[in-house]
Amino acid sequence: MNFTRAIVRVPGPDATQGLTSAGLGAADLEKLKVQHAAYVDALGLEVTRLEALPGCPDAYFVEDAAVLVAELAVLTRPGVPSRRPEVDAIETTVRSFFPVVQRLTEPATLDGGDVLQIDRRVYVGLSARTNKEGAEQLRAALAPWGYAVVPVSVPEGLHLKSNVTWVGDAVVVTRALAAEFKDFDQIVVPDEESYASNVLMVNGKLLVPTGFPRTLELLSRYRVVELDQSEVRKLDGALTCMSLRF
Ligand code: CIR
Repeated sequence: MNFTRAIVRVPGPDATQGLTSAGLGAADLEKLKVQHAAYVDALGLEVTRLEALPGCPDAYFVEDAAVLVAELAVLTRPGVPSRRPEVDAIETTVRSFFPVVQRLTEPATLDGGDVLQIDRRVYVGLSARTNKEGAEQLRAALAPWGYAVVPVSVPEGLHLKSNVTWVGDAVVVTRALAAEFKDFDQIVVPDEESYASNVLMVNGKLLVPTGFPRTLELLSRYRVVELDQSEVRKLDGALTCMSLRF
């Protein structure tokens, strides 16, 4: 998919206090900021950089607050109530780029990390964050534009995209979800490298987290840029989470 722009949000002073179940220890704020800045540079897009959002330590994971497709934007209703103010905080920016904006409403919950678009198919992970109503409301929003929503149970990890991402001609997928995506060419990451299933293809450049040598080998046919995600990972974040691309 070709992108020209991205929306990102700078990690705030409380960014290391975000939600996490990673069990990898406390994140270092300075390193986190450096990793975030390197990521934004690596996108190589025209970036709208939002200020940190006080009281919302996870707000730099902007992907969770909106789902963007070519024709419209859908503002989400994140699964964790403490993250819901992030949606209002990004709305004006999203509206400035998208003439058509829809919004999910209660009882729907949906995090953008559970949404994987592959052409006109939009896979929605049913997870601890995203419920069936969230998938259904997203389906209703996207159907008039010719998108089909396909719900998928998330077997492990936080989100669907903690298990599978799309690199333009194949999915990079954990073993746990490989069968669900059998219609596509697959790069199946080794179990001990499941974190590396979250990669980000941007205009022919594939952003990959550092430290996953077997996955790196499997991705050798792509133009890979490795990025250190050590601190982001401690907060259950990954490459796709930190930007909205369009
Ligand atoms: C959270 O638990 O909500 C954040 N600490 C991590 C969100 C990561 N977002 C994403 O993968 N899309």
